[in-house]
Amino acid sequence: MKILLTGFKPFGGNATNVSSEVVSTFSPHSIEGSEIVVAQLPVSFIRIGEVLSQLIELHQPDIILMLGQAGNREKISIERIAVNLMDSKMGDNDGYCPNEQSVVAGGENALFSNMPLKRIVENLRNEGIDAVISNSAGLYVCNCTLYNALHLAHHKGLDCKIGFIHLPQISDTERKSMLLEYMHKSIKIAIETTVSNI
Ligand code: PCA
Repeated sequence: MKILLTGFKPFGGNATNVSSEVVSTFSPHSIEGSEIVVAQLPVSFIRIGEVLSQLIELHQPDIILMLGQAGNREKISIERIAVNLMDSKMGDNDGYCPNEQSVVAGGENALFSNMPLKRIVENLRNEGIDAVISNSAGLYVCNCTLYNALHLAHHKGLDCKIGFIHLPQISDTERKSMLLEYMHKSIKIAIETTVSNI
């Protein structure tokens, strides 16, 4: 079993992105005999589809778990839905500000993650981690990335579990390593839960 685990480059004037920091704690790593390959994604509405397509061709993953940073959230959020819409006043790292554009012209309005979301939340809570299922990944690059990944998988006929987890930004520098460890544990549980439900 192969797992593609991704994080993003920093964006919006931040020096770091917690998603990439958590991903780097998994490299090199394996869980329950599964191989984890890691990648850092560009914060780019336009380039993300091609980058994901190449990663999928290269690694042929059984699971794609993408992580992103959400500055306005306090809890680890497991995303359920990606919508076919991009809209943002804040530009991406290419300076692009979409104004109600489609992610994929003519694509479905919304696509759903096929990860075992409820079981992941249950297993996280059993370990004392207060995670939630989120019904909106926003309209910025993370939503666009989940939409692209789900669309590509449907298009390429892949039998692949695809999910997205938004992580709270770490502003508490003193407790940073502890918080990173907490997030590592959370992502490990999400992966293990998905592997054991395939
Ligand atoms: N978070 C942004 C894009 C990159 C990231 O880490 C988002 O929530 O859309």
